[in-house]
Amino acid sequence: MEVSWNFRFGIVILGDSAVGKSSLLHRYTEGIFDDSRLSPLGIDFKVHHVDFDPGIVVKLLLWDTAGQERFRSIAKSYMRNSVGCLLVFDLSQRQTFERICSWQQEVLDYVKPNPMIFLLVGHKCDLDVQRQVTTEEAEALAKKLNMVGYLEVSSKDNTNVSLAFQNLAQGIYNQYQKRRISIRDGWYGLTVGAPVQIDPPQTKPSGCQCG
Ligand SMILES: Nc1nc2c(ncn2[C@@H]2O[C@H](COP(=O)(O)OP(=O)(O)OP(=O)(O)O)[C@@H](O)[C@H]2O)c(=O)[nH]1
Ligand SMILES: [Mg+2]
Repeated sequence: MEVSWNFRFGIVILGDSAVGKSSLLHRYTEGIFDDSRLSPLGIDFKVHHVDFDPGIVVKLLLWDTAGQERFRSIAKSYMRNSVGCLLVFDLSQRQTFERICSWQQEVLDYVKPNPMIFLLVGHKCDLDVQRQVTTEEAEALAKKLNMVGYLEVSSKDNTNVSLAFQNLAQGIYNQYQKRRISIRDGWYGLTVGAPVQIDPPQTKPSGCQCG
């Protein structure tokens, strides 16, 4: 059955290979953690609905990308259709954290002049004894890079998985309400409830603060 929705946001999941992007999407949309059911190509598309603010339903179009370089052109086509990005690193692999800044820069360069709203995800927090990145430094990076926040997540034991998607959707919605992002084709639909009256946007969020 088609669910009625007020807003539609495209979200792309990015980060190095094996940080757990597909597992995260699978856990969120299917409710399970199962290695054997991951797409062999490592690329996937899912739809999920979230509610926030009484009466507002957001339809999330979720694109899972593969971290390997040979899939980068496909990932780019997903970026173009998205307004939000979960930027994922593996808390037990420091080099995946160190590449976050260049991932963000690559996305911003690719989508400009359109904006992109980012949430930083420190994944595999169940592997706490193997942790190579502190919460404080990841929070500081998210702040420095103008992201909507940082969350530590585990798809394996289902920690903060829904919250990550929810916070990103809320962050996009907040930017929209502050008129920092605009409506693009198909982002906005009203099939239920009272119309949400929002005037055209006037400003854009700032870009990457790397370096
Ligand atoms: N301990 C732990 N392992 C995880 C978690 N999420 C994923 N993994 C494991 O990490 C490995 C890589 O997971 P994927 O979801 O395939 O990673 P990916 O980022 O989609 O990788 P690419 O598609 O190659 O870019 C798998 O062996 C997963 O079982 C988690 O929350 N905790
Ligand atoms: Mg994958």
